[in-house]
Amino acid sequence: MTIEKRLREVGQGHLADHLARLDNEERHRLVSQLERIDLESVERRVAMHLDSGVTAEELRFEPVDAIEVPREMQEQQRAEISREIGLEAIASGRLGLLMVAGGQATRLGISGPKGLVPIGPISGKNLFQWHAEKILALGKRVGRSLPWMVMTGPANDEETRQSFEAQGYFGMPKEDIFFFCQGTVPAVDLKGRMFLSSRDAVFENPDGHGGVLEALKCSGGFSWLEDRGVDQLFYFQVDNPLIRVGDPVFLGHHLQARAEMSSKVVEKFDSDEKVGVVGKLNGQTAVVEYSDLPEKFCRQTDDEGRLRFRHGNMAVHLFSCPFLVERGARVEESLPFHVAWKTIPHLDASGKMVQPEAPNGLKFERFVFDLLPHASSSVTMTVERNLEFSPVKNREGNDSQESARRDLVELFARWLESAGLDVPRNDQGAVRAPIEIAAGWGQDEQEVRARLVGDDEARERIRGLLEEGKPIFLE
Ligand code: UD2
Repeated sequence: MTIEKRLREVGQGHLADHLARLDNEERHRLVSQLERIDLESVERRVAMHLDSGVTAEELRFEPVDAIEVPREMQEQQRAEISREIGLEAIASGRLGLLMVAGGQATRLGISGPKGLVPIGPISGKNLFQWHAEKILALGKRVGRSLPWMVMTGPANDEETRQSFEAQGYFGMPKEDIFFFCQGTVPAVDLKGRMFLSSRDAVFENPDGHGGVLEALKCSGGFSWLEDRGVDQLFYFQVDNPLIRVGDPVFLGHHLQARAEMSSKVVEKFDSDEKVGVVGKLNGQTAVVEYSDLPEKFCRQTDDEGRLRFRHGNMAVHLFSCPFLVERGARVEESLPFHVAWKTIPHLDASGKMVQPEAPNGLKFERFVFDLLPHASSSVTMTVERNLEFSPVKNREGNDSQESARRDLVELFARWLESAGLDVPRNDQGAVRAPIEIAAGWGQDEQEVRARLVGDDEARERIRGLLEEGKPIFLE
């Protein structure tokens, strides 16, 4: 069947007409792209979207039963046991790390990979290096190099790989890093027709972080993990510099529960915070995205006056690999597409570029957390926001580079204070001079305290700098 005929059969006749206007080379480029796209599934997606009659009011949503931040002795003991179990699993090579960095950082207003954003409060190290150093430090603690998977997107794949290479893979064995690129999906207008982004290309956007499942399968990622004997995968986003990469306590809880997929949550600071909420949706653990959570659930409070739906999704998960492989064989039924109304510049029928002022089309994305309801067992673990969560999303204000650096300095100050040092603060309570502690010097409060308690000279040197109001950089 000719491509023109196929296009007409699946409601894309405008593209068949357009092909007639192209020269040979242009035609070749557009046809190659169209052959890569599953045209029938575009049609299916649109039909599904137009048919979906479920309203938010019909959701049966209940709070999730989460492990809380340990306060009582017994809870602390439980966390310690989990830490031991987690560390042992990491030391025996069972854990791999997966960072998603394929997004387009539109809100941040940058064009390259988000991982190149400078984040070290003093060093200016970028997010890639920041995460790499944590992985190296954890590897050092358990005495082995840890496998790291990096998901890129078509727009930043090359630059991401180049930046890792230029930085010498941060001192990691190159063969322990696996890059793979997520896929794309065409956007459509309200009649389900694809847009032309130029004479010889239709417009496609990255398929969301849920694209990770398909991309792992197609890139050989699952075999790469299997060859290394990895059976658990720690998933995180490139945008959160406070992340505890590979947290052994979380892993310990997940392993003890024989969970297939687990999630870390923070208490939402108010009902409007833009994070998804982990809860029980029609009886299954699930994330409801902030934009989909009905007002009536958002604001509900419990007897103690806390938000009833407070379990904010940090986008940190643990997966058992067999679960991922099994779901990977059934991507279509595992991960639905979410639809967003967007403004999509395109060529009109006369070949003129149109820059619409209002949303004119539908973009489709998959979300990785939609795998949660498929997991037979799942752990939800609450952590303290100021210890583990400060994502870089916006150019300024909340969730910006500036707020993330400030939160890092606060975290490092807290570690020094736990070792008995006084950190000078201004009238508003903010730390006066910047502090940065490289993961290789100390990965967490316990390590930093142990180091300082055992080293009087370092302690005194730091005390002196703090008293003089000078920056502290421990590397
Ligand atoms: C995400 C979650 C939200 C909350 C928040 C926590 C979604 C839809 N929402 O919100 O519930 O947990 O994070 O920080 O996930 N990415 C890709 N490929 C893509 C799109 C995104 O790799 O096609 C990566 C991106 O590089 C980034 C991460 O996923 O690391 C999050 O993407 P986002 O910033 O668009 O998600 P956000 O803030 O809407």
